[in-house]
Amino acid sequence: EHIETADGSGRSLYSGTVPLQVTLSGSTYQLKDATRGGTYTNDTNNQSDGALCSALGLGCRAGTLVTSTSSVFGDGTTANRASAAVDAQYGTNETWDYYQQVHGRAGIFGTGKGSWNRVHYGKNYVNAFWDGTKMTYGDGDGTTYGPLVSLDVAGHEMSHGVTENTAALAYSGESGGLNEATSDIFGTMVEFFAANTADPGDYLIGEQFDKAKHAGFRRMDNPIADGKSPNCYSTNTKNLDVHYSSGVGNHFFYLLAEGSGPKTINGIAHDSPTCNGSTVTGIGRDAAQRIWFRALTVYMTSSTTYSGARTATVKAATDLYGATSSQAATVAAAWSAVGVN
Ligand code: ASN
Ligand code: ZN
Ligand code: CA
Repeated sequence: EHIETADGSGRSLYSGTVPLQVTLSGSTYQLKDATRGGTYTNDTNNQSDGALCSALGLGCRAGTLVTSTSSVFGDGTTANRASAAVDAQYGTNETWDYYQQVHGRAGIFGTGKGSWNRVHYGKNYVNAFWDGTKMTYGDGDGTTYGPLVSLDVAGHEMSHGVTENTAALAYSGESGGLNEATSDIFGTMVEFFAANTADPGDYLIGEQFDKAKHAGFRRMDNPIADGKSPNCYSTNTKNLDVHYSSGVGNHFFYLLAEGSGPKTINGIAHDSPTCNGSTVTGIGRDAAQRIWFRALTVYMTSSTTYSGARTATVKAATDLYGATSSQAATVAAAWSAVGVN
């Protein structure tokens, strides 16, 4: 069969109509992008891996490549199985472009090799995960939650791959919280980077598929809003589930980028308090994301704690902007503002 790259498009669930680079094999269009490391998306047909495979973390059930008879994939609704696949593919594309253009990193592995996606995984599965090789997305329960294929979650899951291949932060204790915070930070930066009018950037995680409340699972400006995450560091932080101990790192990053107090961002109200009564003036997303990426890839290790993250980010800000820069001073001030001294 003759195989070539073609300009296609997709009608997504959450991001409107998006351009896609697809593969034309004979007369069939495949949801596979040769321009981004061969990234592709499979449909697992609502089956799951099974207990043994899940226990081993293998993700054995491959599913089948999503194809179309035309270069347009999906119809923007869940009635068409390809729509969620479009979101997943678009999410990997934007995340690929984000790491390439903002951080000079060639994909998750830094090698130019792409990853792949599984969509329609399991039944009523309200989760998404990275398993070392690929991303997997559930359809949600269909009433409270839709498919978990939003830009921020795609960026979150792929960023687990970046963390695994750089600092390799352990997934427990304080380093686990930093691992999760890293995924929320870069997932959110991907959402801003994409500048998609249907899903503009905010510091909520998963708002697009939260059908009832549009609030998502977590929020970075005020992590305690979810009832489980802390805004401020304590000696108990290490004992929390990593999706809650991330609150301290998420709160730090929000304060660093945007500052304390109320702020409307892309029409959504944000409001970040500090833990020490200080006022923090943000340095902006561009500098904040560069500082976190350099800290992650140069200074953090598998056992980095919150105290170590403070040291790592101050060093990164010093490297990038100088020891006497306002960026370096604000990194220190933002950590103090979340109780990491
Ligand atoms: N969605 C979760 C996450 O990426 C899955 C997990 O608990 N690892 O954090
Ligand atoms: Zn995660
Ligand atoms: Ca979001």
